[in-house]
This record gives sequence, structure tokens and C-alpha cells, in this order.
Amino acid sequence: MRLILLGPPGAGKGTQAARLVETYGIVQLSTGDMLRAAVAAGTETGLKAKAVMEAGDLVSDEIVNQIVSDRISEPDCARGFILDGYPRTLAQADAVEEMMQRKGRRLDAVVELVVDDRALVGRIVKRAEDAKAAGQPVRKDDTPEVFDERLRAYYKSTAPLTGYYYAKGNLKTIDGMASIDEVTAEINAVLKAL
Ligand code: B4P
Repeated sequence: MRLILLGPPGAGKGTQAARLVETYGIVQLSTGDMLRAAVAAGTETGLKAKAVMEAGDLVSDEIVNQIVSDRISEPDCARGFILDGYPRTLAQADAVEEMMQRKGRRLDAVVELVVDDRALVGRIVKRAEDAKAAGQPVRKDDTPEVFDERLRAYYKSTAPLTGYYYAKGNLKTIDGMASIDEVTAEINAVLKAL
């Protein structure tokens, strides 16, 4: 199964991708996680991405497309994968098409999680508070101020992907306002019907 999880920051893409990994035994490719790992390791990519991510902007298409193209060619992706947080721009969506064509494969579904803006900021603030209470590191981009920028970047660059995939006929829209378990059940129902 080859799947894209689409949605605004905090919509639950990472949360649901982790559950799909358990159920279907396929790989989760989170560009957010890959970029955070590069920042933590201090690689050249990490050094370029750090300030951009902390400001809530999108890392360049060039960097992100390269990371995904390299990762998707690894053997564990042959059985399928979940793209979590990628693509986030039309140029990245075109890059996914090229990657699929090169491998003679196609995407099975694009699952969009729809959540309203107030709920999104509430989730991000809660994640930061929970991390602080547990003595864990708080993500630098999990503040209301940076979240505003992340949302702005989403509406400018990522929201147009809904129309892009709708036109291709493989967009599945899910109510992401429901509980985590309910969202999982809805996604599973959509995937079973494929
Ligand atoms: P990401 O790591 O993708 O961060 P995200 O959008 O906040 O994550 P997600 O939607 O997965 O939310 P989550 O499940 O964690 O990106 C971070 C940054 O990396 C970007 O701003 C950008 O700078 C850079 N980047 C990443 N990919 C890029 C790309 N392709 N191109 C350019 N730049 C890129 O859920 C959030 C919280 O909500 C959690 O605490 C969770 O427990 C809670 N939650 C989830 N579902 C819920 C539900 N149904 N009800 C209540 N709470 C819920």
C-alpha cells in the first residue's frame, strides 16, 4: 500500500501514520521526523533546515524531495509506505509523481484529515504543555506564534494539493476533529474499501 496523509499542522498525520504502521506493517516516511533527525545530527541538511523549521516555514522543495527520493529507494519501502507530511507543495506533489513513474508504481490513496484552525492550535499548545509536564523537550515550533506561521504556510502552499488530488480522483477526506480512535477507524474503513 502506498499512501499519502495530507492535512494542516497538528491534524494528526503523525499520530495516525504510527497506527497504520502497526496495522499494515508498512513504513512511515515523516519528512518532519527526518528533518528533525538531520537537525539533531547537525548534518548539512539539518543546518539548512533548522532556522526555517523554527520559524514555521517550509524547508526548500529541493532538500525535502532529495530526502524522500533517497529514503523511498531503500528496500523496506518496496512493500509500501505512508508519506506523512509530504508532499506539502505542488512541486513536491509533482516529484512524488515522478518517483512513482520511475518505479512503475502508483499511489493507492491520498487521505486528507480535516480539522478546524482553533482545534489545531489547541492540540499544539497541549502537546507542548504535556511535554513540559513530562520533563521532555518541547518542539521549538510548538508555540502559538510559530504555529500561526505554520498555518499560513499550509494555506499558501499545501492547501492547493487538495484540488490537485481531487482532480486525480484519489482523494479521501476524513473528519479529523473526531477522537484519535474514531479517526483511525474511519481511515481503516476507507483503506478496506480500496
Ligand atoms: P511535521 O513534523 O509534519 O509536523 P505537524 O504538521 O505538526 O504534524 P502532524 O499533523 O503529524 O501532527 P501530530 O500527529 O503530531 O512538520 C514540522 C515542520 O517540518 C514543518 O513546519 C516544516 O518546517 C518541516 N517540514 C516537514 N515536512 C516538510 C515538507 N514536506 N516540505 C517542507 N517542509 C517540511 O498531532 C499533533 C498533536 O495533536 C499531537 O499532540 C496529537 O496527540 C494530537 N492529536 C492528533 N490527533 C488528535 C485527535 N484526533 N484529537 C485530539 N488530539 C489529537
